[in-house]
Amino acid sequence: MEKTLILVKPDGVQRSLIGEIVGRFERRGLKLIGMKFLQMTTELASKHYAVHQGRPFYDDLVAYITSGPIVAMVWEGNDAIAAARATIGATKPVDASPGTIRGDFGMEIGRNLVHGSDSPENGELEASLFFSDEELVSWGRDLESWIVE
Ligand code: D4T
Repeated sequence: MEKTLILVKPDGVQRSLIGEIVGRFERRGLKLIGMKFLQMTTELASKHYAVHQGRPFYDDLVAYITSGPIVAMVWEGNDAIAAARATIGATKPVDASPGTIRGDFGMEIGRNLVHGSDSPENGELEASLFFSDEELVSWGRDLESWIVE
């Protein structure tokens, strides 16, 4: 089963969009298996954004993601990565379709509200940066057969 790490970034928290954003993944049919509210340290941010180190926007990206509290979540499902990224929308909010989180609430790439893992490998890796194995809950959802064949 695929896992994706979803972050409600500091702008999403400051703008009181936590419930709105969580609700979209929940209604889509992804299954929540871990959730916490925290402020990222520079050390955690440098691990999470390691692939972007050296790029011109890196310092601003780390300053933004560490600037206030975030909600970190792990959501599970078949094709969880693709489903979550479609729900989030394009990286640059002005290119994101209406109906996506970024397309409905975002204006700028440096305030794009949400993070979602971009591959199953990164989903596992990123989930392990934020959660221990014990913090991820395996549970049976009674509605499962109405969401997944
Ligand atoms: P994240 O990783 O936040 O879910 O975003 P994406 O998966 O949609 O986009 P990404 O990894 O390519 O970029 C990570 C993060 O960096 C910011 N960014 C990116 C930026 O500020 N300027 C840029 O030119 C790029 C490419 C936005 C998202």
